Amino acid sequence: MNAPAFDLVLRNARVATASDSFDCDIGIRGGRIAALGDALAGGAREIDAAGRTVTPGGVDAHCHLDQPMAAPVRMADDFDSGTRAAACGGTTTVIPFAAQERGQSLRAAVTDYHHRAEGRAHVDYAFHLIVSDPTPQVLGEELPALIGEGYTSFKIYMTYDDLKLDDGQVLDVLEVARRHGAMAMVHAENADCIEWLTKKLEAAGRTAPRFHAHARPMLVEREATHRAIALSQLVDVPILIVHVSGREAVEQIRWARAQGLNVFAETCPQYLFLTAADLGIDDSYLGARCVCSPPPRDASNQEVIWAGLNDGLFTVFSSDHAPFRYEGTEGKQPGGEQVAFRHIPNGIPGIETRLPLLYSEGVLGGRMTIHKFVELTSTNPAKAYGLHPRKGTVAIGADADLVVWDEREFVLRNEQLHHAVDYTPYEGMTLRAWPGLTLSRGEVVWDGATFHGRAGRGRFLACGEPSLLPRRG
Ligand code: DUC
Ligand code: ZN
Ligand code: ZN
Repeated sequence: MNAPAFDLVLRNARVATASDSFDCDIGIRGGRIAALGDALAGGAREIDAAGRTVTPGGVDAHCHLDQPMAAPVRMADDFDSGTRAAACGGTTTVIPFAAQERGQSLRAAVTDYHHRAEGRAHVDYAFHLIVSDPTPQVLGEELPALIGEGYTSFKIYMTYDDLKLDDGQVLDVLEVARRHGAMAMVHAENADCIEWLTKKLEAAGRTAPRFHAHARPMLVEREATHRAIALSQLVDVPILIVHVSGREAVEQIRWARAQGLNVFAETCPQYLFLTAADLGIDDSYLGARCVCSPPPRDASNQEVIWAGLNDGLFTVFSSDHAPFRYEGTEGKQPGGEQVAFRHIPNGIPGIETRLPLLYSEGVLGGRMTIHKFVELTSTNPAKAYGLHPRKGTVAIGADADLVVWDEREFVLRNEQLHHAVDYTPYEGMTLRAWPGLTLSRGEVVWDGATFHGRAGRGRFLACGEPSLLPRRG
């Protein structure tokens, strides 16, 4: 008897890409898509998608996993639990951050981060860099060398005492991005304004979690966004503004686009589905669970973000998963204490819920086409960070990273999730869809009920030049 033509055939798929929908069988061989067609020959294994929607696996281009923190704080998710949660939520590629500590070489940060990932990841991963100490050695040697080795994107911060760069330093690193064709991601909030407001709030005894949002109004994001745009214009290099929260930053980005500048933007689920009220309407400490930066805004700003997702203002929709437990001593209550808002670790979990939230409320809620959904959650992040077309699409030769969607209503509970965090900000929300199957390089890692990953099966991906950028002459 002849050997089967394929390792796996996914039959009767209703495939949706960033541009098209089509019905076909998907033949998978050696972890890649080998054929798309009607009535394909047999596979060693066959799965019937039964006409359900099939999208490319998600690419979560902004998540934090096992990133070193100052004791006693520690991230809840490492590469094991974080990529397990990703797979169960339909994400098959993650790009977390190898973060340089001040005084540390960038190379050492990357080496350390590989150790943290090795043998643990269930899905494929690449690294962004975080540059917090742009010494001459970093600017002249380490960063260019690392970009050449496949770390083609880095994040810079305009806030957080241990990470922030001044404007001169931002210009220096943007110049390296320009020279070597890297993508610079910018966390845009004005650090001095935040510190000034925080001190005023503290002097008035306003230290409950909800005051985190008062210390970081949209103005501080607007100012830093404008400044980042101006700095990138001076250097003549594209930038990507991450986790844009609302109208004021959006207006700055629209202005930049109108000038013809290559300013890209990312937003996240928390700016569609949470508001500042989730940080508390009274002084309850429970609001610490939703403390993230920039903070969620209000319902009218959620509408601005929806509009920006649909009209092309946003290129990428990421989770900014930054996982800290609420209970215990390592997370939102450092050392077991209910601390003033300035000491609450910033970040919320979202790596598993990113796609189901947007599919439910966006696609099935009639707010977004399925093609826009795929573009924002998979295709564009793969392009922005040099992983396309291996990742981010359904095409012959692409990795067989696929999600089959189950459309059914259910109430989301944290106990259904696979991260190591003890809460979800979206507890009790009614969702209308969840991945019924996730394939990573042709292997079933999630079947809608059971996780089938294997720590260490996820591979490191060296990134190419971001293909969203204009080609350099
Ligand atoms: N803000 C960040 O900039 N990173 C992690 C989480 C957060 O809230
Ligand atoms: Zn950030
Ligand atoms: Zn982040």
